[in-house]
Order: sequence, then structure tokens, then C-alpha cells
Amino acid sequence: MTADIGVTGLAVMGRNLARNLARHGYTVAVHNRTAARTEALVAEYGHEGKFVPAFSMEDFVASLDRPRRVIVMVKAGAPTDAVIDELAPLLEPGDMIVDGGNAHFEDTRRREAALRERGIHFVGTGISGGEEGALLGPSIMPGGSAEAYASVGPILETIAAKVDGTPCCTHVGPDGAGHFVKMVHNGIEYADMQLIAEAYDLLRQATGATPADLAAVFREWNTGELESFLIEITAEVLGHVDAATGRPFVDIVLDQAEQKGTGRWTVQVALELGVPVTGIAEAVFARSLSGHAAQRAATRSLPGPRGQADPGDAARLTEDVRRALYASKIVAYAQGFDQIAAASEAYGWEIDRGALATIWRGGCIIRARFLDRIRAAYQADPALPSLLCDPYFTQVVAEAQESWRRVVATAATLGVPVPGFASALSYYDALRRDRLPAALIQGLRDFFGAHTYRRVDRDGAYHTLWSGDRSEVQA
Ligand code: NBP
Repeated sequence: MTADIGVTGLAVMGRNLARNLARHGYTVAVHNRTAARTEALVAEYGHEGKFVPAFSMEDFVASLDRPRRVIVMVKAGAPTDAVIDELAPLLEPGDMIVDGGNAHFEDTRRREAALRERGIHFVGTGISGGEEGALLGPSIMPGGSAEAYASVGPILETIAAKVDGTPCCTHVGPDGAGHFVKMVHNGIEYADMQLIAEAYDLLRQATGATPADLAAVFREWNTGELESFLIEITAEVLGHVDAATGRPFVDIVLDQAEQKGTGRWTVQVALELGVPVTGIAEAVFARSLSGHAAQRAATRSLPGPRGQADPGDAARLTEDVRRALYASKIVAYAQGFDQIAAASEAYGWEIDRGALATIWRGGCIIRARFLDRIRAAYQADPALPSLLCDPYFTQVVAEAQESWRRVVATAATLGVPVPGFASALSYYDALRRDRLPAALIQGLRDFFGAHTYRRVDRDGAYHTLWSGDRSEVQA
């Protein structure tokens, strides 16, 4: 029996993706460096569909229909290169390798270029949804040649999540485009989680609400415009009680957030591209700060307020926080989509942001009701300069504004850190300004470094002779 497609790398993600493919009627060749995983897959799930187990890369490749389609689901980085090095010599021109790991998009560009030389298609594919998504339908973000997508795209669309019958999978663009948008997706996920955490923290500190009370608040929020997977699971986590101690689960978890690195990559790349993704950056730094245990212990007694708000204001504050959360979230997504637009321009990817919002509506971790609004915004104007310019988002943020400002002010007054809410509001206010203090910065740069400045009333670059008679010269 020959297989329609192969999966090599059968840890949680690869195994579930292979099962998803088999459940959809594809014959799936399965392979893993360590044979035990392959054996276990076939023993435990062989009844779900047609699997062709292979215990060497040669047998694996030999079991595939031509052109061969191989999904690689191994640890990102050196393991992916090792697998490609083993696989590529066994393939022929026209065959394709789909890397579903969390690769850095620059690695994907390098691998795609090298394999293209040999006539092999390389499809760098972002896959979101975790273990369960891989099995039941993830959001899939493939990048690579149109020819490769024509061959493997329909299979990926079949196993992807569906929203209103539309698959959460689209050809994102060439070479590294798929992994780039997956990276930004993860960055947005960081920002989203940070904002949720700030909302919880402020409400808990300011109103004295218990985690169980706040679980109910998030459950309620999940019935409105904030409806999303992350809000839904926030209610679950806040409502969970530790069996060993009977305490709220959130109180027995060490408060040091970890990270695997995609958020950091997003910020690093944003710095290179010059795109302000302040929401994602604050989220990454907030996790870093939480991890500095020794420094936190040394600074814990620094003076500052630790107060509670007027208990009578709890209901209003809760509604204010809900609105601030939505407004800040819109800013974080606006920034992420700006970063995608900038990369698309820089690398010539021609990414359709509306199509991307469409495939993030289901399957992935940031799936949310409001992605439909983002899809509609970019469909109405594919060149939208900022999501905040879309009439719906302009109106939502305008209506949330008073609440947003009260939340940031309340947090500052009570001494509760809200870097996500505050930076999102500052970003919004910076966009609104007629004149920014960047003019003063330009003046300072010209003073100490003769870096020159441009004038509002004339073209050209100018320099003031600061240490001379302070006359102006054209540079
Ligand atoms: P892991 O990231 O834990 O990787 C384990 C797999 O990599 C095993 O199959 C292992 O084989 C294989 N492997 C390693 Br490690 N080194 C290898 C090498 N030198 N040669 C061949 N195989 C090697 O698995 P995962 O959590 O299933 O994730 C797979 C990919 O999907 C990763 O890139 C991950 O970032 C990405 N991803 C994960 C999630 C998630 O929720 N977990 C979500 C989205 C994307 P062995 O069995 O022989 O050790």
C-alpha cells in the first residue's frame, strides 16, 4: 500500500496530525527516529484509519505516492535540519517537505532556498492549536510555492478547523511567510494573555474578588464581544481548586511565567522592521520580570500604595476593565497586523491580512469572535493603514476610552502594574497626536551629534550651529 502523505516526528503534535489525516481518509506513512513511538501510534490508533509504519527513512520515503509529501513534526532548530538532511537525498524533484514545527522564518527561508536548488518544494507551515488542535482541526499557515500548495494545500485544508464551513488554512505566501505569521500569532497570544492577566490582577487587588468570583466574571465576558478561547479557559483556570490544598489553583502556581521564545522572536523581528509592537514587547518583558525571583525578593518592600478601590465601585470597575481589555486587545492585534504588513512589504510576500484573520477564527489559540471583525475590516479595505482606522474598531475604542483611562489611572493609583493596558493606551494616544515630541528628540540629536533635522515648512535637511552662532545651515 502506498501512502498519500507521510508524517515524520511522532511526538504529541506529529502523532495527532497523523491521526487527523487518517481519520479524514488519507493513507498516512508514519515514521519517528525512535521506533517505539511509531509502534505505539499504530498499536493504539491503527484502527482509526490507514497507517503505513516505517522504521527507516528509506522505507518511509519508498512508501509514499509521487510527488511525495512529507510532513516533518520534530523539535524546531537543529533537529529539523537533521531530518531534512536525512530526507532530502531520498527525494526527487517535485517532491515536497512540509515543516510543521515552530521554525524561525529565517531558517525557513534558508531551507526553502537550499531545497529549491534541488527541485524540492519546502513548505514552512505554522500550525496552531496545540495537541488537541492537531487532532481535531488546527489553524494551518503554510508558506511556500504556489505549485506545492496546489498539491498539499487541499489535504491541509481538509484537516484544518472549519468556521462557517471555511477551512482555517490558506496559502499565506512564499518561503518564510507561513512561519512568520505563526510567529506573530504567538506574539499576539502573549499580548492577549498578558492583558487577561492584568485584568484579573487589577480586579482582584482592587475589589477583593476571589479567583472563583473572577471565574464567573470571565465566563460572563465570554458571552459578549470578548468571546474567545483564551477568555474561556481563563474562567476554567480561575475556577479550578487545587485538590491537595483546597486553595484556588492560581494561588498555588509559582508566579514566574516561562516562554519558549516565539514572543521574543516577534519582538526582535519587530525591532528590525521598525514596527512598534508595544503590546507584545510588554508581554515578553512582563514574563521576564516575573522570572527574576532574586531581584523581586530584594525589591518587594519598596514603598508604594497597596490599596483597594472603593468597594462600592466594584461593578463599575469590572465593566471598565472589560472595556479596557477589549480596547487594549484591539491595539495589540492592530500592531501584530502592522508587523505582518511590514514584513510582507520587506520580503515581497503579498500577505492578505483579511485571509489571515479568517484562518485564525478557529483552531488556534487566539481564536476569537472579533477576528470576524478584523476579517471584515481588511476585506473592506485591504490597505487599511491601521486596524484602528476601521469604522467598527474606531467606534469601539472611542466608546471604551473613558473606561480605559480610568482603569490605567486606577491601577497607577493603587500600585497595580498594568504594562499592557497602559502601553496600549499610550500607543493609541501617540497615534492621535498632531505633533509628537519626536521634534525635540530630533533637536537633541542635532545638538550633540549634528544628525540634522527636517523642517515643517521647507524640504531638505538642516543643521543648527549649536556651538557657534546658532544659525541654521542646509545639510
Ligand atoms: P517536540 O518538539 O517535543 O519534539 C519531539 C520530536 O522531535 C520527537 O519525534 C523526536 O524524536 C524528534 N527529534 C528530536 Br527532539 N531530535 C531529532 C533528531 N535529531 N532527528 C529526528 N527526530 C528528532 O514535539 P512536539 O511537541 O510534538 O512538537 C513538534 C513540533 O511542533 C515542534 O517544532 C513544536 O515547536 C511544534 N508545535 C508544537 C505545539 C505544541 O502545542 N506542542 C504547537 C504547535 C507547534 P524521538 O522520539 O526519537 O526523540
